[in-house]
Amino acid sequence: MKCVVCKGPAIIDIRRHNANFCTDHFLEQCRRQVTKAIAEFSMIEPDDKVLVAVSGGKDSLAVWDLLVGLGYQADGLYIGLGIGDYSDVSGVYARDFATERGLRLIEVDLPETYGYDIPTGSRAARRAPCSACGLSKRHLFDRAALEGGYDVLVTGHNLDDEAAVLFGNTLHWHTEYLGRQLPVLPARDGFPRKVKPLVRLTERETAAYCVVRGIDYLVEECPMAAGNRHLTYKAALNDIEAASPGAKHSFYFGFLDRAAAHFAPEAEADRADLGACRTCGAPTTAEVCAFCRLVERAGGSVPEGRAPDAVSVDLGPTRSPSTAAGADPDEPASIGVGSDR
Ligand code: Q46
Ligand code: ZN
Ligand code: ZN
Repeated sequence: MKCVVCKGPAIIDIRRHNANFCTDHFLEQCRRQVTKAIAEFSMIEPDDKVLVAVSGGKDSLAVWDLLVGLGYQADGLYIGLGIGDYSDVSGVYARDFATERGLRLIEVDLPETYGYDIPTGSRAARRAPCSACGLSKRHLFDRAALEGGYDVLVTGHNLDDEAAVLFGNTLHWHTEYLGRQLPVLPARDGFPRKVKPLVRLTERETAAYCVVRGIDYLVEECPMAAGNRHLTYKAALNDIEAASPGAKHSFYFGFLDRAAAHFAPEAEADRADLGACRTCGAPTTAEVCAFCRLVERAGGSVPEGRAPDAVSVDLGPTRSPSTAAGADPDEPASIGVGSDR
């Protein structure tokens, strides 16, 4: 197996590109794909202040590493979700990555600050764990980005994630979600711009990127992802991809090119009439936002005057154990995406 660029020994084959790459040219390929995604969808401007949601998994650490390597000023945000050992370990990976590279990691601990963790909170609120988790993360991502003065919030969603979410939303015709399943969501009042620079890379490639770059990441899946339909969709798409290399890419990018705009009006209508949450001030269509309702049902509380002090800012790994940050702020909350956000 020879590198398509230099004819040296290849370390990876990428069938959808019909190409093999050596170490150096594989890294170059990853950087090129991220650069292309950023340019194609106007994700990040050179001077933007960037916040990356990191979970300790391969995708979020890879995207953070790639953005820093491309010269962006990017800090990390880690949310401690209180999912037992999984959370403790994922926090260690996120902190170690930041410390070793001298990067800034902001941490928010859900149990410490809001008084509930995902397992007990989801039971008390009678929501599926990934639903309670996704809702909590979206809210905390938005707040941390806005309060920290960041221009853009980055998540580590890759092509496999986006194709699987699209597959699920299409299978069930969740048209209200289809209109906003985009690699960029522009900033609006109360929401930062949200972008997914890894949409042109698969999870096999982000894992290989981490290995080649010497990035230690948490391989273990979130224990609460078991039985998640998202994993079933990923497996189905992997079968299709094996028989037809490039199928995931054409499914997702074909949707962006030719179908997404058809669903935009519905997604827009869904977001109209936003007011401010009576408790926390976040944008919501109800009097009290879904996050504050979840906190209340879960037996926690939204700290008084939470604005700046709910987010603790650390310049290194000093805090107590926490958990994975994660899923896309704008995916349907019922769809979890495994350990790797
Ligand atoms: S949503 Fe669900 Fe993930 Fe939260 S409960 Fe775990 S699997 S971490 S990305
Ligand atoms: Zn090469
Ligand atoms: Zn609220």
